[in-house]
Order: sequence, then structure tokens, then C-alpha cells
Amino acid sequence: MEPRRKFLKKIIAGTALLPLSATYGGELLRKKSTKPIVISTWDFGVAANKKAWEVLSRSGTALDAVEAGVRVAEADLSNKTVGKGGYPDRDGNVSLDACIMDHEGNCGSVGALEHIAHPISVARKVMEETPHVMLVGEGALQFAIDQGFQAEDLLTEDSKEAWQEWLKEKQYTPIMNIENKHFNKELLPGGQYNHDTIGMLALDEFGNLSGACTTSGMAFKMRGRVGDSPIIGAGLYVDNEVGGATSTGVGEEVMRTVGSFLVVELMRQGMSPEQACKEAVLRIVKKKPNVAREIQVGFLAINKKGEYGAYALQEGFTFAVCDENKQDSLFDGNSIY
Ligand code: SD4
Repeated sequence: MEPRRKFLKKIIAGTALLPLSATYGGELLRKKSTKPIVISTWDFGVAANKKAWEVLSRSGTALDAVEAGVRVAEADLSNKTVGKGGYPDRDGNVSLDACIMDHEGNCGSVGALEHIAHPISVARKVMEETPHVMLVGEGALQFAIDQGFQAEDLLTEDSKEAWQEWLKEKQYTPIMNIENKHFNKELLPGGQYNHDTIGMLALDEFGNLSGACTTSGMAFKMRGRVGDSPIIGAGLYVDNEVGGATSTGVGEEVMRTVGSFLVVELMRQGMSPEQACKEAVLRIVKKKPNVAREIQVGFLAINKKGEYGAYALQEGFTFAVCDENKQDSLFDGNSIY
């Protein structure tokens, strides 16, 4: 038998080597051999992924990574579709939608939140500090202020000008793919850049998945309109046994088909992320063939192995990928039309 002291020494040395490197909600996370990866929608996903990667590459959690990542898009005033600087509703109010979901199925969400520049962080507080999943409008604002968020005017001069221009015609015609770098914004009548959301999914080195989704929604929408982005199952869904999915585009069609949940369930049945995303856009085509030709919807998904894929109704949907080998990668999603 080993002498007791030698035996204890071995245990202590072994413990020191145990790859325990983070906690989440008090739970000690054990490092697995998973390679971290983060993916997100559109061209602005590249900068957002970079921030998320800083977190992931330092043994951070997927949850912290997605929050930090999408905050980059929320803070970018040149981005007219997310956070401060996003286009307002038809009455001139910037109202933001966001949600976040972790590997344990915890989720938090805010809808039609005004005056707060980082709705994703409010959504995380809803998840962590309340017994609820979703807060909207006035109540969400009140909660944010109680939590220490600063209220501010989110309507920038640029966005105000675009809105005033829009008021001349008051045409409500969503324009596709404006966050794609190839999109020629000069073609837009009256500054009608209409939509594009950042949805982000991350897998950390502990083998856990989380996701975040944040948007100012459809530009010049009706006051009080909430899209798919803050709706768990529509704009975002994560199941740590299977994978995660997020969506961008005309939220009404995504909500009607509970798109992100559908993508995750299709992956559960054995489809690859790309096949599952394709099947979800085909569902929209099947239900609303005439609408589907005229609008953009794109899905982005990742599975537990870190395999990813995307599919959209129309050409032009881009997504960004960042892992240890690819840092600034941007891909074109396949499309139906
Ligand atoms: C919405 N899905 O509010 C969002 C907008 C968006 O690309 O993603 N546009 O409907």
C-alpha cells in the first residue's frame, strides 16, 4: 500500500491539474476538449465575433461571449438596424428587441425597449434577476433603470434624417440584405434601410452553447411592433444537447413558423445545420409562397460538434465565423431563390 502522505500528495497534484477554469451561476465548469467557436449573422458579425472570441479564447463561457459580442453591434452608431442609431418606428421612437439563452435552457428577453443602448444586457438581467423570461415596453425600461442602466436618446441625427425622409412617402417595403457589404446603399429610396439583426451562437471549451439576438427590428415599423428577435424559439433557440439557431429577416414569417426552434429540432432528428436551416426556409416557402419570393429570411445554426451552416430565402445573406483557425471569416449563405 502507498504511504498515506505520498497518496495525499498525488491527489493534491492531480486536483491542481484538473482543468477547472470557470464558474457559471456558482457551478464549476470543467474544461472539455471542445474547440470554441462563435458564429453570427451578417457582415457586422465579423467585428462582433472578434469580441466574443476574446472571451472564448480566455476560457470564458459562451454566455459571456455572446453578450460581449453582440454589444459591439449594439454600440456601433453606423449600424442602422441594431442598438443605438437603429432606425426608429414610424412615430420616431427607437425601440429595441433582444434575447439571450444559455446551455441550461435559461433565457431572458426584452421587447419594444426604448432609451437603453444595450438591450442584450437587460435581457440577461431579466434571465438572471427575475422569475420571468420576457419584459416589454415601459416595464422593461423601468426594470432596466432599476438595474442601473442609463436612459438615453437613441435616435441619432442620421437616423432622424432618414426617418424624416421616409415620412414623405411612408412606404413600408422592407429592403433586403442591407448589411451585406456588396449592397449598394445609394440605391435606396429615402434612406429606407429596413432590417438586419445580429444573431450570435457560441460554443465554449466546456462544450456549452449559448446564443444572443438583438435588433432595432423593422425600420419604420408600427409603434409597439415586436419581431421574432426577442421571441425564444423564433429569433433564437439553444438546446445544449443538440445545437443552437438564430434568424434574421422579416420576423413575422419566422414567428409564424417558430423558425429557430424548428431548426434545432431538425438537427435533433439528424440533419446537418445547413440542411436544417434550408428546411426551415422551405417551410416559409410552403406556407407563404408569394410572400417568400418578396422578402428575406435567413437562419444560422451550429450543432454540438461545432459544425455550422446557414440558409436564406434570397441571395445576399452573409454570416461570420471565428475559431482558432478562422478569425475574420465571412461566408455567403446558400439560398432558395
Ligand atoms: C425583425 N428579424 O424585427 C428582425 C429584423 C431582422 O434582418 O432581422 N432583419 O423582424
